[in-house]
Amino acid sequence: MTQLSCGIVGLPNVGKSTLFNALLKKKQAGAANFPFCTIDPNVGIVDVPDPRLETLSGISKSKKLLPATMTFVDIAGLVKGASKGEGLGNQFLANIRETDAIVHVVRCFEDDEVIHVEGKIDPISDIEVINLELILADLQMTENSLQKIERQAKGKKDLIPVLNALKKVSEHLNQSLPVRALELTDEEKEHLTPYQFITAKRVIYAANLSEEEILSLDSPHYKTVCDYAQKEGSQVIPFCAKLEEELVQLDEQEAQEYLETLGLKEPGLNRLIKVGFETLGLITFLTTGEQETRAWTIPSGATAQEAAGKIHTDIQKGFIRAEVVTFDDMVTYSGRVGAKEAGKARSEGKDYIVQDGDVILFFHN
Ligand SMILES: Nc1nc2c(ncn2[C@@H]2O[C@H](COP(=O)(O)OP(=O)(O)OP(=O)(O)O)[C@@H](O)[C@H]2O)c(=O)[nH]1
Ligand SMILES: [Mg+2]
Repeated sequence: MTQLSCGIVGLPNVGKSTLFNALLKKKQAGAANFPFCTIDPNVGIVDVPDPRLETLSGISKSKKLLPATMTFVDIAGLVKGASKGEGLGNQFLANIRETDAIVHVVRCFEDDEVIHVEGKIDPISDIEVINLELILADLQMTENSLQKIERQAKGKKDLIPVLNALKKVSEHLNQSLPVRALELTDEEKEHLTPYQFITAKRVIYAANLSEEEILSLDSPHYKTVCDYAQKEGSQVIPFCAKLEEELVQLDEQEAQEYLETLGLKEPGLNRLIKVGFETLGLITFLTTGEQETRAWTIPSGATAQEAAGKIHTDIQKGFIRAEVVTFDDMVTYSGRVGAKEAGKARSEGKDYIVQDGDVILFFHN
């Protein structure tokens, strides 16, 4: 996985495109007060906010600053019966099959001016409508694949385990359960890798709260979403699409001051991106020099040699050692040279497990 991607789902008119635009810091997607405003999917690449980069590039006097990035895909709203063609149907879900995680936007704000397709604010019922449609979309795909494999398996015995794994998934989906709740053996998982089940992906619920509720967080709607997510082992990010939309129109300092007057620490978007990282078990390591300071995304638990491969396969193949300084030591000792003099530069071999915030210099031949 080189770049993290998230698909945004939810009922129509709940604030998906507003969130998407705020993430991109520009009005790329049409967002308006009517259901099915979005028809074609919007794809955008977002920098992962990481203040450590600024600090490091200041120390190294880097010419360039390259943050890690994340892709977001904003699609049309789903409605009850989408799998049977209601609303815009569910064909557009194909656009999020390739993503790593799902951001599920749930409307919690009350506003009579903004149309709700079900006519009332009921986040749990909304979540269940969407989750069921995602399950049904996976079921359609599974049954189509089953038919195909069933035909092919007649001549090819080695397809039988694939067939059995698909049957197991299909039975599970038929009970209205998501694939992520199904226990699969490693072997079954392997047979199922070509199938991109939407309900196998991790979900982050983005609760769209009103401007007042985002400050107090005492909205009963928000609490019910938190309880629901907790039972599932999913995370909830409270945010206010309206506020995020306003924030991105300000420059950085103005935005910070505005947040402070409201009593908020950081934009909800930053939390969303951070939790996206955590949910997918990703960490960041850093490289810095006069040319550039750069953030690299790797799975937590990756070794120094694997991390080197992110930069270039040559560095991975010819790996000799990694010189590692923690971010904090880089700051305390004003850079690699100072850290080294203070004995804070560790020389690590290829099996070293990279930690978040490691500032690494690779040696290779
Ligand atoms: N009051 C209030 N209105 C909001 C908020 N978030 C979004 N809206 C409004 O809700 C309407 C729908 O927002 P969109 O972002 O277009 O919703 P969507 O989920 O992308 O809708 P579809 O593309 O139709 O599925 C717009 O008029 C927004 O201004 C919010 O936090 N508070
Ligand atoms: Mg939209």
